[in-house]
Amino acid sequence: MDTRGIPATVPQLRPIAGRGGQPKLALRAPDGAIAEVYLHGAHVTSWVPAGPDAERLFVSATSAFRSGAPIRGGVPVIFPQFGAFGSLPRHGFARTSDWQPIAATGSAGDTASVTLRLIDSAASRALWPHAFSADMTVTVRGAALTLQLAVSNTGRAPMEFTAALHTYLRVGDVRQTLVRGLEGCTFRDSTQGGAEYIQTEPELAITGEIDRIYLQVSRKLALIEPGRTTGIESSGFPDAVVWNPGAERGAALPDLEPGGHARMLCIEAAAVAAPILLDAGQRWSGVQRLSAR
Ligand code: TA6
Repeated sequence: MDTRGIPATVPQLRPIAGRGGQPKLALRAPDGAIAEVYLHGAHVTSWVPAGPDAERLFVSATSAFRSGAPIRGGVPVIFPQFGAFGSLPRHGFARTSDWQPIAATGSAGDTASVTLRLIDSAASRALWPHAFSADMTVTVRGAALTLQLAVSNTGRAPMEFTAALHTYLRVGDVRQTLVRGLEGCTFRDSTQGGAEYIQTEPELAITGEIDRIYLQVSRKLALIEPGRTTGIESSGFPDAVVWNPGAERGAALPDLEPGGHARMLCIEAAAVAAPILLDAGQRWSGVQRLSAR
C-alpha cells in the first residue's frame, strides 16, 4: 500500500498523466483490448477492442481536462441527477468529482478491470444531503467494454437519484448511422419540451439534432454505420437516451471541437423517468455493455 492506500502490486491502479496533466489509468487486457479511465469523473475516454480495430469512443479535441469541468466525450458518469431535472448542477456532480481507484484485476485472468469509488463529502452534502458510496467498474476484454455503476445508500434516510452512463460513440459520419432496437418504444422528445411519441421506424436514422429519452427499453440496441456496428446492452438502467446536438447547437458548445457533432452519437444507459429510490443500506447497480462487431 502507498500513502493513499493504493495497493502497489497492481499496475492498473497507478495513475499516469493524461490530458491537462489529469491522472488516468490505462487498462490492457491480455488479448490486447485497451481502455483508459480518468480519476476525474471516473471517466472512460478510450476503448479500443482487441484485434484489428480502432477507437470506438469520441472525445472532443477541445474538451476541458481540469478540476471542476466535465470532459466532453467518452463516458460521463451522470449521478445523482440527470440533466436539469432537479436543483443540482446539470447532470449532477459525479462527472466533475475526483474518484479514487480501489480495486483492479492483476496480471491473472483474461480481462483488465478497475473500480473507482466516490463517497459523499462536505462538498457533495452541501449540494445533496445524502451519505452514499458509488463504484464505477470498467472492464475490457476482446470485443467488449463493460461499465458498471453501483450506488449504495450508506446513510440512515432513504435517498432518490437519477443516473446515466452518457456514452459518446465515435462514428465516421453521424448522418450515415442507424440505431436499431427502438421500434415500438415510447420516447420523450427533449427538443419538443418532453412531448411523448412512439417510434415506428425499425431503424432510427440520425438526420440532425436529436435528444430523446426512450422509456423502458428492453431490447439490445445496435449502432450501425458503414463497415462496423457497435452493440449496446444494458441492465438496471430502464431507459436509453439518444443525443446529438446537430450542427448549430454543436457549434455553440465551447468544448466541442469544430464539426465534432458529425463524429459522435450518444447512446446512453439511463435511469431518468422513474428515479431510483434506495432505503438506508440498500444498493442499486446498472450496467452498459458495448460490443464491437
Ligand atoms: O443526455 C442528453 C443531454 O441531457 C442533452 O440534453 C444534452 O444537452 C447533453 O445531455 C449534454 O449535456 P452537457 O451538460 O454535457 O452539455
